[in-house]
Amino acid sequence: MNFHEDFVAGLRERRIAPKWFYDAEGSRLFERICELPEYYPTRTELALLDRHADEFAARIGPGAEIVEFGAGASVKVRLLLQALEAPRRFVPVDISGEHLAEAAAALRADFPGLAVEPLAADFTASLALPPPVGRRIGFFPGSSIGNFEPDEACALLARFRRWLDGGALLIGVDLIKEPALLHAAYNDARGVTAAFNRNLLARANRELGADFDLSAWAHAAFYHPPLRRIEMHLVSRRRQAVCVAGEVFEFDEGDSLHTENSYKYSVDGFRALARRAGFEPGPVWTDAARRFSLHWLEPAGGVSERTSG
Ligand code: AVI
Repeated sequence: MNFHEDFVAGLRERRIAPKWFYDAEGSRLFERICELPEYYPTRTELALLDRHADEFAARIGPGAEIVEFGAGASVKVRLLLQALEAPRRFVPVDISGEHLAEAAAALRADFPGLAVEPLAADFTASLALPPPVGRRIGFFPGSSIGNFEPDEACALLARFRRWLDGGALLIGVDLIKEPALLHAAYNDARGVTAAFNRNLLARANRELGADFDLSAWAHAAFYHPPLRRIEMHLVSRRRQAVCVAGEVFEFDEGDSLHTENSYKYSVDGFRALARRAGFEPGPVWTDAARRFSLHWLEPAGGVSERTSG
């Protein structure tokens, strides 16, 4: 489904899929989020990748192929690639094609022996990966898995397992923690997360000729403990009508558009989810404050299941 159809359908249901955040501007704003002092996931995961790179390299082995789902600027994978012995190919997959091409050019310059074959695709829909050229290892950092409802996350992991053709998955997962820390991470003082959230409406103005007044929408993000998730919304500050691609949508003051969930897991809770998706959970790496985790998942049944599913 394209942005136009999905956004208009989402306005009717008051819920927009977070994958539409990532046009070129949204991807740039997300990179700025990753550098914010309040947004601990990126620096915590980078430190884990740096500290344990040799361990990951030993598990992955020589001549491997890395497939990164939702690659963005491909910053984190560099730490892996630097540690690997003679990696054969890197396939970054991302919905934002423009962004992907820039990142791929930089990687080719920095890793001359590595084939970099970007794939602009929405991996939540389907994915046509080229045949593997070495042991295929999936990389899904950033806790992007948290942006899916647990059942969807399980279905996505099961698809990754099939696409990896017997290879393992290294995945970053944000952990349940003190709600105040979570709240700060999604309500930064500089308003970058608010701009990222509102960019969804700015994108509709740019691409669909919509007439959203961005100042009439408040950014709202809060932790919902029973569901263990951050919810992000855009809340109408007043009664208003908005025209999108010729159709008029009315909003009362306080009406909200639900734009993102970001689920947080316990280590055991995530391992249980991975098992449901057909993986055998392996080692888990966390920082000393147990804010973030990296999980090594092997396909359950190992080699015998390589071509199944
Ligand atoms: C990409 N994803 C894991 C981020 C998150 O934390 O859920 C997106 C994000 N939304 C607001 N800040 C960051």
